[in-house]
Amino acid sequence: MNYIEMTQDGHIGTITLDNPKKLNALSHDLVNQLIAALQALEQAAARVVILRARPGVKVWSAGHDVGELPEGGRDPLGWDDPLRHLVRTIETCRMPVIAMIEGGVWGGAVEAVLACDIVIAAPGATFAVTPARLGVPYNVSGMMTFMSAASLRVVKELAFTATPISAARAERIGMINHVVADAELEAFSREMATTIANNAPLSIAVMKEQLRVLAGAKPVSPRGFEKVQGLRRIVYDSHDYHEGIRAFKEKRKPVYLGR
Ligand code: LCV
Repeated sequence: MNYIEMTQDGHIGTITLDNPKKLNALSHDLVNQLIAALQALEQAAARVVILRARPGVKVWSAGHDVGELPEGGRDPLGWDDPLRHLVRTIETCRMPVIAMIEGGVWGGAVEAVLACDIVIAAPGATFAVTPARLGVPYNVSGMMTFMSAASLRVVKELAFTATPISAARAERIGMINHVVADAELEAFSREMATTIANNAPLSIAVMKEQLRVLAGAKPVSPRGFEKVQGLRRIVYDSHDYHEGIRAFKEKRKPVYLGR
């Protein structure tokens, strides 16, 4: 089953999320296909990639596939989780990735979008950071992705409220690059991709990697990292984490007890 579509037109690649039944949830299978497509386009000397969903979607991606989250006792966002692989692939692939957004972006999909190099959204797009909604202890590098995209105060608001914010607000605070009317979204994104593709790919690739290395160069002591990992384990071993996942699957509101 194909959950994405990949096309290439000269130096411009396009990857379209295409699993409407699961609202493009970032399942293991969809993410593996998405990673393979990015790697194939890199091999095929694409100089820029547009990452999008089908035109007119209400949900760009519903985020991590909740059905694939462990129900306790294991880090839900460990190194080998598909979402972690996806974010690292987007960040380390040579060519810039432009996220072209229509509809709602949820949870880990917001991180994947913010890991892209440029974000262009339709006016109706929204972005919701949802760990607090599900009781999930988000992971360290994921929080770094958010911190690279918005001020600490905004990241706290997004993370603690788990409430969707509008494309207009996201642009106003510099979290995304442009909000473009639906009718112009594709042409605008394509024009930016063409501009990038006509510039020097080696120079762009090295600047992308420099910015990745510099943005991630935050000193975290081994003790600080281990403390955070210990705190995260308490959360993913907690009643509330288990309750968040169960409530989602049983389609009911979770009842969090703070333990
Ligand atoms: C599996 C789904 C999902 C889904 N997984 O349609 O960031 S973290 O830490 O939270 C991280 C762990 C993460 O990313 O977690 C996932 C975060 N995502 C969300 O919280 C969004 C959850 N989904 C929704 O709130 C709604 O589905 C939205 C608002 C996106 C769309 O609502 P709508 O009424 O249009 P349904 O809710 O009816 O969803 C259609 C089908 O897709 C499944 C959902 O269970 C339903 O399945 P059934 O048809 O079997 O009932 N689905 C939706 N999101 N993330 N499955």
